[in-house]
Amino acid sequence: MTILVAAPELATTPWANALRRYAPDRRVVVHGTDDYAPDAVRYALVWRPPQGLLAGLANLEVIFNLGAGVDALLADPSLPDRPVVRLVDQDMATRMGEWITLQVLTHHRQALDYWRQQQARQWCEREQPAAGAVRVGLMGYGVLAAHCARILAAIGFRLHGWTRTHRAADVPLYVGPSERAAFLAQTDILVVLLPLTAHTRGILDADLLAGLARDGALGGPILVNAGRGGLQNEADILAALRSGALRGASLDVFQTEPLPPDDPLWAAPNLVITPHCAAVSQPSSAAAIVAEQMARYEAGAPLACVVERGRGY
Ligand code: NDP
Ligand code: OXD
Repeated sequence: MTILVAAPELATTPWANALRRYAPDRRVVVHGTDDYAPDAVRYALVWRPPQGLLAGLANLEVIFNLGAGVDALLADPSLPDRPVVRLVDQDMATRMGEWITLQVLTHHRQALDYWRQQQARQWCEREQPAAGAVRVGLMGYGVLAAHCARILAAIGFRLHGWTRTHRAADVPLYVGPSERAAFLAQTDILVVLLPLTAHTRGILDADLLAGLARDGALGGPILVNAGRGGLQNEADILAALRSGALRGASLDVFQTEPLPPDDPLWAAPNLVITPHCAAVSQPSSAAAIVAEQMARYEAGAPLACVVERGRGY
């Protein structure tokens, strides 16, 4: 039985080697490198595979996505009707927790202002609100956001979340479009960990930004997005940063990646840009999870973390 790794944007050798370590009884092949018979492929491990590739695998049983977000995969109109399993991995949550906390604290502790002061050799203490005076709203309260919330709560921030459906959570939750305005109105720092779906595309626009709290301890709202670039109306975010409607932002994801060198966002005031590196999947931990899922599946147990195609995540 063959496992196919198809991830043209990733260094595939570490993925194939990690899989061989955790699933030594299988044949692991890499698309574009190894010869393989398409009909022998039973499992595919993919990250943005070429469109149409999976449709040509007649005996494919399960598609494992090597990341948490499946928007690119679901965009393939020929995607076969097989279970798509997304990556849910403690290592990824830990990394996302680090990135989100870094960005929230960067804005909360005025690191960009202090950096500018340092460049100008200025010794000037700034007034600093307590974490407990700052309200962080988590837009999307899934696996990653819930982990980030635990860290932010330990620091002392006041937290609330926004989801599509009612669910148990350790922070107050607002649910659906009807509660969005109330969620935004009490948010000083908006942390976005939404998937990109038909309902969330372009959601971070001028209308949403205008709904954020303006009476907060930081003197203006902050946007932190590690979800997907497709959530962003980047012209609206740029205008808000320039006008001061947004006091600051941190973006890890963009409509076009890599962000083109001439994109005006590079020069936007009070904006931190990182190159979609908030929580990169690691072969060592992810391959172990995938191998365990295969073993469970073959033992007749249901697969975990299966994407609901109808809702898009
Ligand atoms: P989950 O599926 O666990 O959580 C998604 C959350 O978004 C859920 O709370 C869900 O609501 C909510 N949601 C989805 N659609 C809507 C909607 N229309 N309105 C309101 N809430 C909505 O995902 P993860 O936490 O694992 O990952 C989130 C995203 O983070 C990924 O999809 C990916 O795009 C991004 N990501 C980015 C990385 C990076 O390095 N920048 C790394 C990894 C992930 P409900 O609870 O009701 O289902
Ligand atoms: C993911 C990502 O979705 O890295 O896992 O963006």
